[in-house]
Amino acid sequence: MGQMLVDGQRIEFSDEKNILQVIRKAGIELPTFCYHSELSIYGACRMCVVEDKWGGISASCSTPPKNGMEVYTNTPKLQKHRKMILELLLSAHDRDCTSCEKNGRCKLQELAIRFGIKNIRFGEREENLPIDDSSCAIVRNPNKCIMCGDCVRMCEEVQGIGALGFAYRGSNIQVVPAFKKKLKDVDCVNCGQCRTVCPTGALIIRNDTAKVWKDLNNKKKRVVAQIAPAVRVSIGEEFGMAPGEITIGKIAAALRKLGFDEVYDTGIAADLTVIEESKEFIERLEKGERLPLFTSCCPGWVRYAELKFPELKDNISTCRSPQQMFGAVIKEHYKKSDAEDGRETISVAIMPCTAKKYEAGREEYSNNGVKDVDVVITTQELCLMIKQAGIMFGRLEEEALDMPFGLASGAGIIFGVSGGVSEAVLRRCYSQKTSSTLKEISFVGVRGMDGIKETVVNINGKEIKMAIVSGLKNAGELIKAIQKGEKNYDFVEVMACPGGCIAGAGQPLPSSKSVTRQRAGGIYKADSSSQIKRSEENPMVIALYNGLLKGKHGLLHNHCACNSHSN
Ligand code: HC1
Ligand code: SF4
Repeated sequence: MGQMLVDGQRIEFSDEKNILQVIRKAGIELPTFCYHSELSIYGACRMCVVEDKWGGISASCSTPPKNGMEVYTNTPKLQKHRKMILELLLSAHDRDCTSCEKNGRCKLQELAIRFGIKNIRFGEREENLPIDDSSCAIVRNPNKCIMCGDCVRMCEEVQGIGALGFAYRGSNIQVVPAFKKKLKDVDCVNCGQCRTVCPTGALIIRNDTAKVWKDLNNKKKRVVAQIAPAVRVSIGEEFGMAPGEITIGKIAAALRKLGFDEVYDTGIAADLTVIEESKEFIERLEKGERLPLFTSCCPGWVRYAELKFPELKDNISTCRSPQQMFGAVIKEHYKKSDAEDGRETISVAIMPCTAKKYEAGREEYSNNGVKDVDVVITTQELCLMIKQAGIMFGRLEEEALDMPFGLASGAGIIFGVSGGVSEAVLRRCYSQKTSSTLKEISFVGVRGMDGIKETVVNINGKEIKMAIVSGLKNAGELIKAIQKGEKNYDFVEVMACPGGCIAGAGQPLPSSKSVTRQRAGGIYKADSSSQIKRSEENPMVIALYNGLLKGKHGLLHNHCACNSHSN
Protein backbone atom coordinates (compact mmCIF):
# COMPACT_ATOMS: atom_id res chain seq x y z
CA MET A 1 0.00 0.00 0.00
CA GLY A 2 1.34 3.44 -0.87
CA GLN A 3 0.46 6.82 -2.34
CA MET A 4 1.65 8.79 -5.34
CA LEU A 5 0.81 12.08 -7.02
CA VAL A 6 -0.66 11.93 -10.53
CA ASP A 7 -0.96 15.43 -12.01
CA GLY A 8 -1.17 16.71 -8.45
CA GLN A 9 -3.92 14.25 -7.48
CA ARG A 10 -3.13 11.91 -4.55
CA ILE A 11 -3.77 8.28 -5.58
CA GLU A 12 -3.41 5.22 -3.39
CA PHE A 13 -2.05 1.98 -4.77
CA SER A 14 -1.76 -1.54 -3.42
CA ASP A 15 -1.28 -4.38 -5.88
CA GLU A 16 -1.00 -2.31 -9.09
CA LYS A 17 2.01 -3.64 -10.96
CA ASN A 18 2.88 -0.44 -12.81
CA ILE A 19 2.11 3.26 -12.66
CA LEU A 20 -0.02 2.98 -15.82
CA GLN A 21 -2.59 1.10 -13.70
CA VAL A 22 -2.38 3.73 -10.95
CA ILE A 23 -2.85 6.51 -13.53
CA ARG A 24 -5.94 4.73 -14.91
CA LYS A 25 -7.24 4.60 -11.35
CA ALA A 26 -6.97 8.38 -11.37
CA GLY A 27 -9.38 8.45 -14.33
CA ILE A 28 -6.75 9.22 -16.97
CA GLU A 29 -6.62 7.13 -20.12
CA LEU A 30 -2.99 7.16 -21.19
CA PRO A 31 -2.46 6.17 -24.83
CA THR A 32 -0.70 2.87 -25.49
CA PHE A 33 -0.34 0.39 -28.33
CA CYS A 34 1.54 -2.40 -26.63
CA TYR A 35 0.12 -2.67 -23.11
CA HIS A 36 -2.28 -5.54 -22.41
CA SER A 37 -2.73 -6.60 -18.82
CA GLU A 38 -2.76 -10.30 -19.74
CA LEU A 39 0.51 -10.11 -21.72
CA SER A 40 4.07 -9.43 -20.59
CA ILE A 41 5.29 -5.84 -20.51
CA TYR A 42 7.07 -4.91 -23.73
CA GLY A 43 7.40 -1.15 -23.27
CA ALA A 44 8.15 -0.59 -26.95
CA CYS A 45 5.59 1.91 -28.19
CA ARG A 46 6.57 4.63 -25.66
CA MET A 47 3.15 6.28 -25.95
CA CYS A 48 2.36 5.82 -22.25
CA VAL A 49 5.33 7.91 -21.11
CA VAL A 50 5.08 10.19 -18.08
CA GLU A 51 7.29 13.01 -16.82
CA ASP A 52 8.64 13.17 -13.26
CA LYS A 53 9.18 16.35 -11.26
CA TRP A 54 12.78 16.64 -12.52
CA GLY A 55 11.76 16.44 -16.18
CA GLY A 56 12.76 12.79 -16.65
CA ILE A 57 10.61 10.67 -18.97
CA SER A 58 9.74 7.00 -18.48
CA ALA A 59 7.27 4.46 -19.84
CA SER A 60 4.48 4.08 -17.27
CA CYS A 61 3.72 0.46 -18.25
CA SER A 62 7.17 -0.71 -17.19
CA THR A 63 7.64 1.47 -14.10
CA PRO A 64 6.46 0.04 -10.77
CA PRO A 65 4.74 2.49 -8.40
CA LYS A 66 6.72 3.76 -5.40
CA ASN A 67 5.48 5.58 -2.36
CA GLY A 68 5.81 9.37 -2.74
CA MET A 69 6.27 9.27 -6.52
CA GLU A 70 5.11 12.33 -8.46
CA VAL A 71 4.30 12.12 -12.17
CA TYR A 72 2.71 14.28 -14.86
CA THR A 73 0.82 12.77 -17.78
CA ASN A 74 0.14 15.62 -20.19
CA THR A 75 3.02 18.13 -20.22
CA PRO A 76 4.11 20.00 -23.40
CA LYS A 77 7.18 17.74 -23.55
CA LEU A 78 4.99 14.60 -23.48
CA GLN A 79 2.58 16.01 -26.05
CA LYS A 80 5.48 16.66 -28.42
CA HIS A 81 6.95 13.22 -27.78
CA ARG A 82 3.64 11.43 -28.51
CA LYS A 83 3.03 13.42 -31.70
CA MET A 84 6.51 12.57 -32.91
CA ILE A 85 5.94 8.83 -32.35
CA LEU A 86 2.60 8.97 -34.15
CA GLU A 87 4.11 10.81 -37.10
CA LEU A 88 6.92 8.28 -37.36
CA LEU A 89 4.44 5.38 -37.25
CA LEU A 90 2.18 7.03 -39.82
CA SER A 91 5.07 7.70 -42.17
CA ALA A 92 5.86 3.97 -42.27
CA HIS A 93 2.19 2.97 -42.47
CA ASP A 94 0.22 2.64 -45.67
CA ARG A 95 -2.43 5.30 -45.94
CA ASP A 96 -5.40 3.51 -47.49
CA CYS A 97 -7.43 4.07 -44.34
CA THR A 98 -10.77 4.60 -46.08
CA SER A 99 -10.75 1.10 -47.53
CA CYS A 100 -9.16 -0.58 -44.49
CA GLU A 101 -11.25 -3.18 -42.58
CA LYS A 102 -10.15 -1.48 -39.38
CA ASN A 103 -11.28 1.99 -40.46
CA GLY A 104 -13.03 3.56 -37.49
CA ARG A 105 -11.64 1.00 -35.03
CA CYS A 106 -7.92 1.37 -35.59
CA LYS A 107 -5.91 2.44 -32.58
CA LEU A 108 -3.38 4.32 -34.72
CA GLN A 109 -6.17 6.25 -36.42
CA GLU A 110 -7.87 6.91 -33.07
CA LEU A 111 -4.69 8.30 -31.51
CA ALA A 112 -3.80 10.32 -34.63
CA ILE A 113 -7.20 12.01 -34.31
CA ARG A 114 -6.88 12.38 -30.53
CA PHE A 115 -3.50 14.10 -30.84
CA GLY A 116 -4.54 16.24 -33.81
CA ILE A 117 -1.98 14.92 -36.31
CA LYS A 118 -2.49 16.83 -39.54
CA ASN A 119 0.87 16.89 -41.27
CA ILE A 120 3.35 14.09 -41.26
CA ARG A 121 6.81 15.61 -41.40
CA PHE A 122 8.53 12.45 -42.56
CA GLY A 123 8.35 10.84 -46.01
CA GLU A 124 6.00 8.02 -47.03
CA ARG A 125 7.05 4.37 -47.18
CA GLU A 126 8.75 3.57 -50.46
CA GLU A 127 7.44 0.14 -51.34
CA ASN A 128 4.64 -2.07 -50.18
CA LEU A 129 5.38 -5.52 -48.80
CA PRO A 130 3.30 -8.45 -50.06
CA ILE A 131 0.07 -9.23 -48.19
CA ASP A 132 -0.11 -12.78 -46.79
CA ASP A 133 -3.59 -14.13 -47.47
CA SER A 134 -2.51 -17.78 -47.49
CA SER A 135 -4.42 -18.65 -44.30
CA CYS A 136 -8.09 -19.63 -44.43
CA ALA A 137 -8.74 -17.61 -41.27
CA ILE A 138 -6.41 -14.60 -40.97
CA VAL A 139 -5.03 -12.06 -43.47
CA ARG A 140 -1.72 -10.41 -42.59
CA ASN A 141 -0.84 -7.02 -44.06
CA PRO A 142 2.71 -6.07 -42.98
CA ASN A 143 2.25 -2.56 -44.39
CA LYS A 144 -0.11 -1.76 -41.54
CA CYS A 145 2.02 -3.30 -38.79
CA ILE A 146 3.35 -0.87 -36.16
CA MET A 147 5.69 -3.41 -34.53
CA CYS A 148 3.99 -3.28 -31.13
CA GLY A 149 4.58 -7.04 -30.82
CA ASP A 150 1.15 -7.67 -29.27
CA CYS A 151 0.40 -10.53 -31.69
CA VAL A 152 3.83 -12.12 -31.11
CA ARG A 153 3.32 -12.12 -27.33
CA MET A 154 -0.29 -13.34 -27.57
CA CYS A 155 0.69 -16.28 -29.78
CA GLU A 156 3.64 -17.19 -27.54
CA GLU A 157 2.46 -16.33 -24.04
CA VAL A 158 -1.25 -17.21 -24.12
CA GLN A 159 -1.37 -19.79 -26.89
CA GLY A 160 2.10 -21.28 -26.38
CA ILE A 161 2.62 -21.58 -30.13
CA GLY A 162 5.14 -18.97 -31.29
CA ALA A 163 3.96 -18.90 -34.88
CA LEU A 164 4.90 -15.20 -35.18
CA GLY A 165 8.16 -13.42 -34.40
CA PHE A 166 10.36 -10.45 -35.25
CA ALA A 167 12.75 -10.66 -38.18
CA TYR A 168 15.37 -8.35 -39.74
CA ARG A 169 16.98 -5.43 -37.93
CA GLY A 170 16.84 -1.69 -37.51
CA SER A 171 14.45 0.10 -39.84
CA ASN A 172 13.79 -3.17 -41.72
CA ILE A 173 12.31 -4.91 -38.67
CA GLN A 174 9.14 -6.85 -39.40
CA VAL A 175 6.73 -9.21 -37.67
CA VAL A 176 6.63 -12.39 -39.72
CA PRO A 177 5.50 -16.00 -39.34
CA ALA A 178 8.25 -18.39 -38.16
CA PHE A 179 11.15 -18.88 -40.64
CA LYS A 180 9.62 -16.06 -42.75
CA LYS A 181 7.15 -18.54 -44.21
CA LYS A 182 3.53 -17.91 -45.10
CA LEU A 183 1.02 -18.19 -42.28
CA LYS A 184 -0.53 -21.35 -43.71
CA ASP A 185 2.89 -23.05 -43.68
CA VAL A 186 3.69 -22.56 -39.99
CA ASP A 187 2.18 -24.05 -36.82
CA CYS A 188 -0.64 -21.47 -36.73
CA VAL A 189 -3.85 -23.07 -35.43
CA ASN A 190 -6.10 -20.30 -36.82
CA CYS A 191 -7.34 -19.32 -33.37
CA GLY A 192 -7.16 -15.65 -34.37
CA GLN A 193 -6.16 -14.52 -30.87
CA CYS A 194 -3.30 -12.49 -32.43
CA ARG A 195 -5.94 -10.53 -34.28
CA THR A 196 -7.85 -9.65 -31.10
CA VAL A 197 -4.88 -7.61 -29.84
CA CYS A 198 -3.66 -6.12 -33.13
CA PRO A 199 -4.30 -2.38 -32.83
CA THR A 200 -4.37 -1.76 -36.59
CA GLY A 201 -5.47 -3.58 -39.75
CA ALA A 202 -2.24 -5.63 -39.90
CA LEU A 203 -4.09 -8.81 -38.86
CA ILE A 204 -7.70 -9.19 -39.88
CA ILE A 205 -10.24 -11.98 -40.30
CA ARG A 206 -10.57 -13.38 -43.82
CA ASN A 207 -13.80 -11.95 -45.17
CA ASP A 208 -16.05 -14.63 -46.67
CA THR A 209 -19.23 -12.57 -46.93
CA ALA A 210 -19.04 -12.24 -50.74
CA LYS A 211 -19.58 -16.01 -51.10
CA VAL A 212 -22.67 -15.81 -48.88
CA TRP A 213 -24.13 -12.83 -50.78
CA LYS A 214 -23.65 -14.70 -54.04
CA ASP A 215 -25.56 -17.75 -52.78
CA LEU A 216 -28.29 -15.64 -51.20
CA ASN A 217 -28.90 -14.07 -54.60
CA ASN A 218 -29.15 -17.40 -56.38
CA LYS A 219 -32.69 -18.81 -56.45
CA LYS A 220 -31.36 -22.30 -57.14
CA LYS A 221 -29.68 -22.40 -53.75
CA ARG A 222 -31.34 -23.17 -50.45
CA VAL A 223 -29.23 -21.19 -48.00
CA VAL A 224 -29.40 -22.57 -44.49
CA ALA A 225 -27.81 -20.93 -41.45
CA GLN A 226 -26.67 -22.47 -38.16
CA ILE A 227 -26.04 -20.04 -35.32
CA ALA A 228 -23.38 -20.93 -32.73
CA PRO A 229 -24.20 -20.58 -29.02
CA ALA A 230 -21.78 -17.71 -28.34
CA VAL A 231 -22.97 -15.44 -31.17
CA ARG A 232 -26.30 -14.68 -29.47
CA VAL A 233 -24.65 -12.99 -26.46
CA SER A 234 -22.16 -10.79 -28.34
CA ILE A 235 -23.58 -9.56 -31.65
CA GLY A 236 -25.66 -6.88 -29.93
CA GLU A 237 -22.43 -5.12 -28.87
CA GLU A 238 -21.94 -3.95 -32.47
CA PHE A 239 -25.37 -2.32 -32.34
CA GLY A 240 -25.09 -0.53 -29.01
CA MET A 241 -26.36 -3.27 -26.71
CA ALA A 242 -24.61 -4.54 -23.59
CA PRO A 243 -22.38 -7.63 -23.74
CA GLY A 244 -24.36 -10.68 -22.69
CA GLU A 245 -27.70 -9.47 -24.03
CA ILE A 246 -29.44 -12.47 -25.62
CA THR A 247 -30.37 -11.63 -29.21
CA ILE A 248 -31.13 -14.98 -30.84
CA GLY A 249 -34.63 -13.78 -31.91
CA LYS A 250 -33.19 -10.68 -33.58
CA ILE A 251 -30.47 -12.73 -35.30
CA ALA A 252 -33.18 -14.99 -36.76
CA ALA A 253 -35.09 -11.93 -38.01
CA ALA A 254 -31.93 -10.37 -39.49
CA LEU A 255 -30.93 -13.57 -41.29
CA ARG A 256 -34.37 -13.87 -42.88
CA LYS A 257 -34.18 -10.26 -44.04
CA LEU A 258 -30.80 -11.03 -45.59
CA GLY A 259 -32.44 -13.84 -47.55
CA PHE A 260 -31.58 -17.02 -45.66
CA ASP A 261 -34.14 -19.75 -46.32
CA GLU A 262 -33.83 -21.58 -43.02
CA VAL A 263 -32.38 -20.44 -39.70
CA TYR A 264 -31.26 -23.05 -37.18
CA ASP A 265 -29.33 -23.43 -33.93
CA THR A 266 -25.89 -25.07 -33.68
CA GLY A 267 -26.94 -25.84 -30.09
CA ILE A 268 -29.04 -28.78 -31.29
CA ALA A 269 -25.85 -30.32 -32.69
CA ALA A 270 -24.15 -29.56 -29.37
CA ASP A 271 -26.91 -31.69 -27.82
CA LEU A 272 -25.98 -34.50 -30.21
CA THR A 273 -22.34 -34.04 -29.16
CA VAL A 274 -23.27 -34.36 -25.50
CA ILE A 275 -25.08 -37.64 -26.12
CA GLU A 276 -22.35 -39.12 -28.32
CA GLU A 277 -19.45 -37.90 -26.19
CA SER A 278 -21.06 -39.07 -22.92
CA LYS A 279 -21.59 -42.52 -24.43
CA GLU A 280 -17.99 -42.62 -25.56
CA PHE A 281 -16.80 -41.46 -22.14
CA ILE A 282 -18.80 -44.05 -20.21
CA GLU A 283 -17.58 -46.81 -22.55
CA ARG A 284 -13.95 -45.78 -22.11
CA LEU A 285 -14.38 -45.55 -18.34
CA GLU A 286 -15.84 -49.02 -18.21
CA LYS A 287 -13.03 -50.44 -20.28
CA GLY A 288 -10.44 -48.21 -18.61
CA GLU A 289 -8.92 -47.33 -21.98
CA ARG A 290 -7.92 -44.20 -23.91
CA LEU A 291 -8.28 -41.96 -20.86
CA PRO A 292 -8.35 -39.11 -20.27
CA LEU A 293 -10.92 -38.41 -22.92
CA PHE A 294 -10.18 -35.01 -24.48
CA THR A 295 -13.05 -33.03 -26.03
CA SER A 296 -12.97 -32.43 -29.78
CA CYS A 297 -15.31 -29.52 -30.46
CA CYS A 298 -12.67 -26.75 -30.62
CA PRO A 299 -10.77 -26.85 -33.95
CA GLY A 300 -7.94 -24.62 -32.67
CA TRP A 301 -7.30 -27.15 -29.91
CA VAL A 302 -7.60 -30.16 -32.26
CA ARG A 303 -5.04 -28.62 -34.63
CA TYR A 304 -2.74 -27.76 -31.71
CA ALA A 305 -2.91 -31.35 -30.45
CA GLU A 306 -2.16 -32.69 -33.94
CA LEU A 307 0.88 -30.42 -34.24
CA LYS A 308 2.30 -30.58 -30.72
CA PHE A 309 0.98 -33.80 -29.16
CA PRO A 310 0.20 -36.25 -32.00
CA GLU A 311 0.50 -39.10 -29.50
CA LEU A 312 -2.86 -37.98 -28.03
CA LYS A 313 -4.76 -38.84 -31.23
CA ASP A 314 -6.64 -41.77 -29.70
CA ASN A 315 -7.49 -39.86 -26.54
CA ILE A 316 -9.36 -37.16 -28.42
CA SER A 317 -13.08 -37.83 -28.73
CA THR A 318 -14.17 -39.22 -32.09
CA CYS A 319 -17.16 -36.85 -32.05
CA ARG A 320 -17.25 -34.26 -34.78
CA SER A 321 -17.69 -30.74 -33.48
CA PRO A 322 -21.28 -29.48 -33.31
CA GLN A 323 -20.60 -27.30 -36.38
CA GLN A 324 -19.61 -30.36 -38.41
CA MET A 325 -22.32 -32.63 -36.99
CA PHE A 326 -24.84 -29.99 -37.99
CA GLY A 327 -23.34 -29.70 -41.48
CA ALA A 328 -23.45 -33.46 -42.05
CA VAL A 329 -27.01 -33.77 -40.73
CA ILE A 330 -28.31 -30.83 -42.75
CA LYS A 331 -26.87 -32.12 -46.03
CA GLU A 332 -28.43 -35.53 -45.33
CA HIS A 333 -31.77 -33.94 -44.41
CA TYR A 334 -32.06 -32.01 -47.69
CA LYS A 335 -30.48 -34.64 -49.94
CA LYS A 336 -33.75 -36.00 -51.26
CA SER A 337 -35.63 -32.72 -51.63
CA ASP A 338 -32.62 -31.08 -53.30
CA ALA A 339 -32.59 -33.87 -55.91
CA GLU A 340 -36.35 -33.52 -56.41
CA ASP A 341 -36.42 -29.71 -56.59
CA GLY A 342 -33.20 -29.31 -58.56
CA ARG A 343 -31.84 -27.11 -55.79
CA GLU A 344 -28.59 -27.15 -53.91
CA THR A 345 -28.38 -26.68 -50.15
CA ILE A 346 -25.66 -24.31 -49.00
CA SER A 347 -24.85 -24.58 -45.33
CA VAL A 348 -23.54 -21.44 -43.69
CA ALA A 349 -22.20 -21.49 -40.14
CA ILE A 350 -22.21 -18.30 -38.09
CA MET A 351 -19.47 -18.69 -35.55
CA PRO A 352 -17.58 -16.67 -32.91
CA CYS A 353 -14.42 -18.40 -34.09
CA THR A 354 -11.89 -17.98 -36.91
CA ALA A 355 -10.62 -21.59 -36.62
CA LYS A 356 -14.09 -22.83 -37.62
CA LYS A 357 -13.25 -21.60 -41.15
CA TYR A 358 -10.29 -23.94 -41.12
CA GLU A 359 -12.33 -26.79 -39.65
CA ALA A 360 -15.00 -26.58 -42.37
CA GLY A 361 -12.26 -26.87 -45.00
CA ARG A 362 -10.70 -30.04 -43.57
CA GLU A 363 -10.60 -32.89 -46.02
CA GLU A 364 -12.64 -35.30 -43.89
CA TYR A 365 -15.61 -32.93 -43.98
CA SER A 366 -16.18 -33.12 -47.74
CA ASN A 367 -17.84 -35.86 -49.69
CA ASN A 368 -17.04 -35.99 -53.43
CA GLY A 369 -16.18 -32.30 -53.35
CA VAL A 370 -19.38 -31.36 -51.47
CA LYS A 371 -18.62 -29.75 -48.15
CA ASP A 372 -20.78 -30.38 -45.07
CA VAL A 373 -20.36 -26.73 -44.13
CA ASP A 374 -19.94 -24.58 -47.22
CA VAL A 375 -19.08 -21.23 -45.66
CA VAL A 376 -18.20 -20.07 -42.17
CA ILE A 377 -18.67 -16.43 -41.29
CA THR A 378 -17.81 -14.93 -37.94
CA THR A 379 -20.06 -12.79 -35.76
CA GLN A 380 -18.17 -9.78 -37.11
CA GLU A 381 -18.80 -10.73 -40.72
CA LEU A 382 -22.51 -11.17 -40.01
CA CYS A 383 -22.52 -7.68 -38.46
CA LEU A 384 -20.98 -6.38 -41.67
CA MET A 385 -23.70 -8.02 -43.77
CA ILE A 386 -26.43 -6.62 -41.50
CA LYS A 387 -24.93 -3.14 -41.83
CA GLN A 388 -24.49 -3.47 -45.60
CA ALA A 389 -28.19 -4.32 -45.89
CA GLY A 390 -29.10 -1.32 -43.76
CA ILE A 391 -30.94 -3.47 -41.23
CA MET A 392 -31.48 -1.67 -37.92
CA PHE A 393 -30.66 -4.61 -35.70
CA GLY A 394 -31.79 -3.02 -32.45
CA ARG A 395 -35.25 -2.34 -33.84
CA LEU A 396 -35.91 -5.86 -35.16
CA GLU A 397 -38.85 -7.77 -33.73
CA GLU A 398 -37.69 -11.10 -32.36
CA GLU A 399 -38.53 -14.15 -34.45
CA ALA A 400 -38.44 -17.88 -33.68
CA LEU A 401 -35.92 -20.20 -35.30
CA ASP A 402 -37.08 -22.78 -37.83
CA MET A 403 -37.86 -26.39 -37.08
CA PRO A 404 -36.79 -29.17 -36.94
CA PHE A 405 -33.29 -27.87 -36.10
CA GLY A 406 -34.12 -24.70 -34.20
CA LEU A 407 -34.42 -26.04 -30.69
CA ALA A 408 -31.42 -26.46 -28.38
CA SER A 409 -31.43 -27.47 -24.73
CA GLY A 410 -29.69 -25.32 -22.12
CA ALA A 411 -26.93 -27.94 -22.10
CA GLY A 412 -26.30 -27.28 -25.80
CA ILE A 413 -26.20 -23.52 -25.32
CA ILE A 414 -23.67 -23.54 -22.45
CA PHE A 415 -21.12 -25.04 -24.88
CA GLY A 416 -20.30 -21.40 -25.68
CA VAL A 417 -18.47 -20.87 -22.39
CA SER A 418 -15.41 -22.66 -20.97
CA GLY A 419 -16.70 -25.47 -18.73
CA GLY A 420 -19.97 -25.73 -20.63
CA VAL A 421 -19.18 -28.98 -22.42
CA SER A 422 -18.19 -30.61 -19.10
CA GLU A 423 -21.31 -29.35 -17.36
CA ALA A 424 -23.50 -30.60 -20.20
CA VAL A 425 -21.82 -34.03 -20.13
CA LEU A 426 -22.31 -34.23 -16.34
CA ARG A 427 -26.01 -33.43 -16.76
CA ARG A 428 -26.20 -36.36 -19.15
CA CYS A 429 -24.13 -38.79 -17.05
CA TYR A 430 -25.73 -38.23 -13.63
CA SER A 431 -28.50 -40.78 -13.26
CA GLN A 432 -30.36 -38.39 -10.93
CA LYS A 433 -32.33 -35.99 -13.10
CA THR A 434 -33.75 -33.54 -10.55
CA SER A 435 -33.41 -29.77 -10.55
CA SER A 436 -31.31 -29.93 -7.39
CA THR A 437 -28.83 -32.17 -9.26
CA LEU A 438 -28.56 -29.46 -11.94
CA LYS A 439 -27.75 -26.90 -9.28
CA GLU A 440 -25.27 -29.22 -7.61
CA ILE A 441 -23.46 -29.75 -10.96
CA SER A 442 -23.16 -26.01 -11.53
CA PHE A 443 -21.28 -25.72 -8.23
CA VAL A 444 -18.74 -28.52 -8.67
CA GLY A 445 -16.14 -26.15 -10.14
CA VAL A 446 -16.92 -26.25 -13.85
CA ARG A 447 -17.92 -22.57 -14.04
CA GLY A 448 -15.73 -19.46 -13.86
CA MET A 449 -13.07 -17.82 -15.98
CA ASP A 450 -9.93 -19.52 -14.61
CA GLY A 451 -7.67 -20.88 -17.35
CA ILE A 452 -7.36 -24.26 -15.61
CA LYS A 453 -10.18 -25.67 -13.48
CA GLU A 454 -10.09 -29.06 -11.79
CA THR A 455 -12.85 -30.99 -10.13
CA VAL A 456 -13.63 -34.44 -8.78
CA VAL A 457 -17.22 -35.61 -9.12
CA ASN A 458 -19.00 -38.74 -8.16
CA ILE A 459 -20.94 -40.16 -11.09
CA ASN A 460 -23.24 -42.95 -10.02
CA GLY A 461 -20.82 -44.16 -7.33
CA LYS A 462 -17.62 -43.72 -9.33
CA GLU A 463 -15.09 -40.94 -8.68
CA ILE A 464 -14.32 -38.98 -11.84
CA LYS A 465 -11.44 -36.50 -12.17
CA MET A 466 -12.02 -33.68 -14.62
CA ALA A 467 -9.99 -30.73 -15.91
CA ILE A 468 -11.26 -27.78 -17.91
CA VAL A 469 -8.72 -25.70 -19.77
CA SER A 470 -8.93 -22.62 -21.92
CA GLY A 471 -5.96 -20.98 -23.65
CA LEU A 472 -3.61 -23.33 -25.47
CA LYS A 473 -0.55 -22.63 -23.37
CA ASN A 474 -2.54 -23.84 -20.36
CA ALA A 475 -3.52 -26.93 -22.35
CA GLY A 476 0.13 -27.66 -23.21
CA GLU A 477 1.21 -27.34 -19.58
CA LEU A 478 -1.60 -29.59 -18.37
CA ILE A 479 -0.75 -32.26 -20.96
CA LYS A 480 2.92 -32.21 -19.95
CA ALA A 481 1.91 -32.66 -16.29
CA ILE A 482 -0.31 -35.62 -17.28
CA GLN A 483 2.51 -37.15 -19.31
CA LYS A 484 4.94 -36.79 -16.41
CA GLY A 485 2.44 -38.53 -14.14
CA GLU A 486 1.99 -35.42 -11.97
CA LYS A 487 -1.69 -35.16 -12.89
CA ASN A 488 -4.32 -37.72 -13.59
CA TYR A 489 -7.73 -37.10 -15.12
CA ASP A 490 -10.56 -39.03 -16.74
CA PHE A 491 -12.02 -36.17 -18.78
CA VAL A 492 -10.37 -33.01 -20.11
CA GLU A 493 -12.25 -30.18 -21.85
CA VAL A 494 -10.09 -27.85 -23.93
CA MET A 495 -11.03 -24.58 -25.59
CA ALA A 496 -8.36 -22.59 -27.42
CA CYS A 497 -9.65 -19.13 -26.54
CA PRO A 498 -9.33 -17.92 -22.93
CA GLY A 499 -12.86 -18.17 -21.48
CA GLY A 500 -14.16 -20.34 -24.35
CA CYS A 501 -16.03 -19.49 -27.55
CA ILE A 502 -17.60 -16.36 -26.07
CA ALA A 503 -14.10 -14.86 -26.36
CA GLY A 504 -13.51 -16.22 -29.86
CA ALA A 505 -11.53 -14.09 -32.28
CA GLY A 506 -14.53 -13.63 -34.56
CA GLN A 507 -16.48 -11.80 -31.87
CA PRO A 508 -16.89 -8.02 -31.71
CA LEU A 509 -13.92 -6.05 -30.37
CA PRO A 510 -12.64 -4.79 -28.04
CA SER A 511 -12.67 -7.88 -25.89
CA SER A 512 -11.71 -7.80 -22.24
CA LYS A 513 -12.15 -10.03 -19.24
CA SER A 514 -15.17 -8.07 -18.09
CA VAL A 515 -16.81 -8.33 -21.55
CA THR A 516 -16.14 -12.09 -21.52
CA ARG A 517 -17.70 -12.38 -18.06
CA GLN A 518 -20.81 -10.51 -19.16
CA ARG A 519 -21.17 -12.74 -22.23
CA ALA A 520 -20.84 -15.79 -19.96
CA GLY A 521 -23.61 -14.33 -17.81
CA GLY A 522 -25.80 -14.14 -20.94
CA ILE A 523 -25.11 -17.79 -21.79
CA TYR A 524 -26.04 -18.98 -18.29
CA LYS A 525 -29.15 -16.80 -18.39
CA ALA A 526 -30.18 -18.40 -21.69
CA ASP A 527 -29.71 -21.79 -20.01
CA SER A 528 -31.78 -20.79 -16.96
CA SER A 529 -34.65 -19.63 -19.12
CA SER A 530 -34.64 -22.64 -21.43
CA GLN A 531 -37.37 -25.15 -20.69
CA ILE A 532 -35.20 -28.12 -21.59
CA LYS A 533 -31.98 -28.36 -19.63
CA ARG A 534 -30.60 -31.73 -20.71
CA SER A 535 -29.56 -32.75 -24.21
CA GLU A 536 -31.29 -36.12 -24.09
CA GLU A 537 -34.62 -34.43 -23.29
CA ASN A 538 -34.59 -32.29 -26.44
CA PRO A 539 -37.54 -33.66 -28.48
CA MET A 540 -35.88 -32.64 -31.75
CA VAL A 541 -32.81 -34.67 -30.82
CA ILE A 542 -34.97 -37.67 -29.90
CA ALA A 543 -36.74 -37.35 -33.27
CA LEU A 544 -33.38 -37.24 -35.07
CA TYR A 545 -32.18 -40.45 -33.41
CA ASN A 546 -35.47 -42.16 -34.30
CA GLY A 547 -35.39 -40.89 -37.86
CA LEU A 548 -32.55 -39.44 -39.94
CA LEU A 549 -29.78 -40.79 -37.71
CA LYS A 550 -31.04 -44.36 -37.54
CA GLY A 551 -28.08 -46.49 -38.64
CA LYS A 552 -26.22 -43.32 -39.53
CA HIS A 553 -24.37 -42.40 -36.34
CA GLY A 554 -21.26 -42.28 -38.50
CA LEU A 555 -22.41 -38.81 -39.59
CA LEU A 556 -21.56 -37.65 -36.10
CA HIS A 557 -18.05 -39.10 -35.80
CA ASN A 558 -14.55 -38.82 -37.19
CA HIS A 559 -12.20 -41.79 -37.28
CA CYS A 560 -13.51 -44.23 -34.72
CA ALA A 561 -11.66 -47.07 -33.06
CA CYS A 562 -14.77 -48.76 -31.63
CA ASN A 563 -16.66 -49.51 -34.87
CA SER A 564 -20.01 -48.97 -33.19
CA HIS A 565 -20.77 -45.77 -35.07
CA SER A 566 -20.42 -46.97 -38.64
CA ASN A 567 -23.25 -46.32 -41.09
FE1 HC1 B 1 -18.30 -22.91 -30.09
FE2 HC1 B 1 -19.22 -25.22 -30.46
S1 HC1 B 1 -19.29 -24.14 -28.47
S2 HC1 B 1 -17.00 -24.73 -30.62
O1 HC1 B 1 -17.16 -22.33 -28.97
O2 HC1 B 1 -18.80 -26.91 -29.67
O3 HC1 B 1 -17.19 -21.54 -32.50
O4 HC1 B 1 -20.37 -20.71 -29.67
O5 HC1 B 1 -20.44 -23.27 -32.10
O6 HC1 B 1 -18.97 -26.46 -33.19
O7 HC1 B 1 -22.22 -25.60 -30.25
C1 HC1 B 1 -17.60 -22.00 -31.54
C2 HC1 B 1 -19.51 -21.47 -29.78
C3 HC1 B 1 -19.70 -23.60 -31.29
C4 HC1 B 1 -19.23 -25.99 -32.21
C5 HC1 B 1 -21.07 -25.59 -30.34
FE1 SF4 C 1 -0.77 -17.62 -33.32
FE2 SF4 C 1 -3.44 -18.12 -33.24
FE3 SF4 C 1 -2.48 -15.95 -34.50
FE4 SF4 C 1 -2.06 -18.35 -35.56
S1 SF4 C 1 -4.04 -17.35 -35.30
S2 SF4 C 1 -0.55 -16.71 -35.38
S3 SF4 C 1 -1.80 -19.58 -33.70
S4 SF4 C 1 -2.34 -16.40 -32.27
